[in-house]
Amino acid sequence: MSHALIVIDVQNDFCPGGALAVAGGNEIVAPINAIMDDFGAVILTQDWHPAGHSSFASSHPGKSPLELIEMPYGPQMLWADHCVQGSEGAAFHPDLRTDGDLIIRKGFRSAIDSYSAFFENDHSTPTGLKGYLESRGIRQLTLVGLATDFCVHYSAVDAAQQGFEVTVRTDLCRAIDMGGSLAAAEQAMRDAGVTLA
Ligand code: VGL
Ligand code: ZN
Repeated sequence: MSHALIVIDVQNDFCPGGALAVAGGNEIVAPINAIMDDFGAVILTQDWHPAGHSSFASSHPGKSPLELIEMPYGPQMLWADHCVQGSEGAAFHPDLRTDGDLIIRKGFRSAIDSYSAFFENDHSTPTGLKGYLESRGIRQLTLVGLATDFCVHYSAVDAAQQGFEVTVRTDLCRAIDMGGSLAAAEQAMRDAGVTLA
């Protein structure tokens, strides 16, 4: 049975100098590259928003990044413009190995954000990743990447709820960590049955 490494959003905009920089985001690139060969499958995710995406504060007059708004699917945090399709910020970190098996893009619908690699933020629109993994007979997942408390967190919880055996290598993740979001994310992952290593 194959065990997949899922590398979440190691993109320029989430690394120092990027639009939504996560402190130390660049530090995880070399060690992630080094473990890729230990897995039967390597999957990379890419946050991939159209210009004017509804998760951008700039799309909501009078709103600022990190404010919450109410969307039809529930509360949504607003962000600075980031990972715009085809931009340098949306590109993978230049040193990241991208010779994996699959690149899955998310957040490409204007009206809905997607933190998770499995479901968009309505928790019901699938990205297709579950079917891909199932058709390859993959049940075990190790997650690494950015950011621990957002895209890694939601991906890990969804994966566990879909019945995958999930480990998050927290040493190969970095967090945004505002208002206790990292501690809350770690608790939510543990509660969902995710192993934090
Ligand atoms: C992410 C905020 C907005 C992430 C993506 O990759 O954690 N965070 N879009
Ligand atoms: Zn995003």
